[in-house]
Amino acid sequence: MLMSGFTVQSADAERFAHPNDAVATGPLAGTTEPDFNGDGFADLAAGGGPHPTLDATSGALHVLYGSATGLGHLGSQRFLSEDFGSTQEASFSFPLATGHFDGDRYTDLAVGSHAATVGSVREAGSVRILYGSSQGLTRQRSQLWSQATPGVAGSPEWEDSFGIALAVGNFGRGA
Ligand SMILES: [Ca+2]
Ligand SMILES: [Ca+2]
Repeated sequence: MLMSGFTVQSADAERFAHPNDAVATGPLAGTTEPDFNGDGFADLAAGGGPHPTLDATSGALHVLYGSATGLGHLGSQRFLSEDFGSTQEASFSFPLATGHFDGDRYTDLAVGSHAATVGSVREAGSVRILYGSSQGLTRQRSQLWSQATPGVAGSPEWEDSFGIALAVGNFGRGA
């Protein structure tokens, strides 16, 4: 099953263009459309896989890159939770949200796994962050967030489903 990768992106994100977006020189200059490889063409992230499920390795993330002729398979990617050495991110890629988490010109992607096992707690949920680069989304620097992450309130509990809803905004920058 394929679904849009951007159904949970906050509408507010459209109003918070990052200053570095202006670095882009292609058709997206000055916009907040997802551009994982910074080439100026919008890109698409699509989640797929069984849902709902308790399969610890279910879910796949497909990424297609835009070009002057539209979306194409050139440079397309597929990510599985196993690619990150994880066997606990069940429902990998449900849901997805884009943002500019590190302030560079490359859009980043939050990959939810709402049914993820955290430690020994099933369906506690986690969110993996993939950072954009000139080569597109990359496994390098990826981060895994859950209620077991220091600084995140609470603790993982059965069916907490941390990350089942994602919204990106410029929450800490003030006006
Ligand atoms: Ca692009
Ligand atoms: Ca980025």
